[in-house]
Amino acid sequence: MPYDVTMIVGTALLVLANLSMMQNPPQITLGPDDKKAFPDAPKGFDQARDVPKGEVKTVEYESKSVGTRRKLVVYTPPAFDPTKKYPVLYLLHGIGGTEREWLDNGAPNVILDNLYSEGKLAPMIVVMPNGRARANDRAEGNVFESAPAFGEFDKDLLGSVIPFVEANYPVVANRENRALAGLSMGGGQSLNFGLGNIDTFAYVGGFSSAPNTFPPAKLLPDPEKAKQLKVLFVSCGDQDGLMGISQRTHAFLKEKSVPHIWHVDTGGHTWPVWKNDLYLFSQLIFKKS
Ligand code: FER
Repeated sequence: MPYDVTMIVGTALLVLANLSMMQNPPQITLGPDDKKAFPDAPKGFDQARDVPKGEVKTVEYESKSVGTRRKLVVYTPPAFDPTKKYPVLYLLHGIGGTEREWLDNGAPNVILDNLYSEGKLAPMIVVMPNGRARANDRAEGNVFESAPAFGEFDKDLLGSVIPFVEANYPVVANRENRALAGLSMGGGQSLNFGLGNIDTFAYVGGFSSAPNTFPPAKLLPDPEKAKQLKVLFVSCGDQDGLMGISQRTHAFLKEKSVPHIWHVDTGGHTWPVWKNDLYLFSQLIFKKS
């Protein structure tokens, strides 16, 4: 028999359970803190305009921890000048995606091009790596089965991705010039790896963070240390079945008096929310003041 029926049925049930949790949330109870920290992005913020454009390229690096050559997508800003030095935003995808997910769905280059044209951003390089740290890092089959590989990505990010970027791009290699943010599984990764490596990242953003997000005591055993962060941004859509994870994170940060932004978007576990989060988060980072 080529297929194991039990496995197929089990996998199908797991996928359905996960999808239904995200699309038909259980009960979401919004508390008094659960509101927007900023107004929504203006209409058209993600539509290409006649403005100077940054450049998007896919490049490959050697991953020591995975043992393969892996891809990442790099966006350099409009008027990129290789004789200058830039900060870097590492931007992570969700469980169904790869290094291309933001680019294919989230228009990060368009959103940032537009913000640059309005003088609202500090010039930065955006690096979109593949957070599924295993030899087959394509989003194939039952993507939920690849969740453990997302937990291994810190070794690749810290041990290979960042060194590769710092060796090949004109960047400032210190914590004040590194940001880590992502959506869903990538949001969980950003909180876990960002808060676990405050000496490496001064800016951390978790958008609609998934169940891979560590529980608070593990996420941040030393809340005092987190006061060194320049921006800690936690957001989620008000109709997202994963809301409880972000609410739990916010409640802990508040209890421990860790400065952070708690932003509740309008929407579910969807791209309009994550585009809005990128619009907001990108304007908060690498500002000199
Ligand atoms: C889960 C529900 C959602 C889960 C992961 C996700 C690992 C991730 C969703 C995404 O990245 O969009 O139970 O478990």
